[in-house]
Amino acid sequence: MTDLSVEVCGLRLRNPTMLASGVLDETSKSMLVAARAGVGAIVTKSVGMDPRPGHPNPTVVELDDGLLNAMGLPNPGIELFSNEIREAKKGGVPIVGSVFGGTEEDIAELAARIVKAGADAVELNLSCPHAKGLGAEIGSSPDRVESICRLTKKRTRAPVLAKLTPNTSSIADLARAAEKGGADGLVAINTLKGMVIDPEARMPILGNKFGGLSGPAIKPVGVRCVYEIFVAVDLPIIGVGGIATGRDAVEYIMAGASAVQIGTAVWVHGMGVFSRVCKDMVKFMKDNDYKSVSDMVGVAHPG
Ligand code: RRO
Repeated sequence: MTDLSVEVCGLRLRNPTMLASGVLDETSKSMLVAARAGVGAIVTKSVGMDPRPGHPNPTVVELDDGLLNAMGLPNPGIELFSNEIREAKKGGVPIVGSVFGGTEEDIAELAARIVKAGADAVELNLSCPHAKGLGAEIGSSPDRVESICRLTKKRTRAPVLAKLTPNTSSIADLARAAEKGGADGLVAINTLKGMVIDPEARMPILGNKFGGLSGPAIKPVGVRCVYEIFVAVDLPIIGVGGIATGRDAVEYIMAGASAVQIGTAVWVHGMGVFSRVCKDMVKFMKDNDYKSVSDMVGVAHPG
């Protein structure tokens, strides 16, 4: 029997696929659709202390092999969002609450509040590539990553995952800092900072000018980051970036991921992607004599 179930940072997942933060996870309704579609766990849209409208339009550009977005962390604030989490819990799959903030204090407080609302774990967004004073602007500093993880761990008993930025010279340094700060797991990667220009208009297309690149184009970067982190730390890793097929998921797992997140492929192909990825994975595992997902974790590393 091929077993797709995994345990990551104390969360029991029926399969290793998770809905990544930012795609169809702003409301309980869409999170319940994901649960019914067979996802192993759901990461919410990142939430902050106060309501935020996000960046001006256009906020997304569709490219040949990915998306460039600068949504700008739109969210209703933790108070209203807590109701969505309570409702989404009815889907019966683990909910990971994603939070962002500009200070250690805000981030730790948000983590405590999202867990109180019912989240089974917290994902710290230390990596949004286009928000002033938030995300990657603070998450590129190993010292800040360490102190944010340390304070958050003091404020909640739930597992804490740090989502790291690839827009740095050493993601391994950030991973080591998160481990030192007491993080229970790591998520790699967030989007790559980019820009698209409309030649006729002679200006960047996104309202924010800069945005984050996601989708198939970034998969080799994500796989490389997971591979480097696996060597650097002794923490579970969740891989994300360009996964749309079972083989993509297997690549991340062989690089060292214990589970994977899918975002852009949900935008492009719909919620059916989770069951397709799982079906592909079972076939791959049968064909290659793997009984469980954990048998494949990190096998691309030398003996
Ligand atoms: O909302 C966004 O613009 C956004 C976020 Br929070 C993030 O973490 N990564 C991204 O590409 N966009």
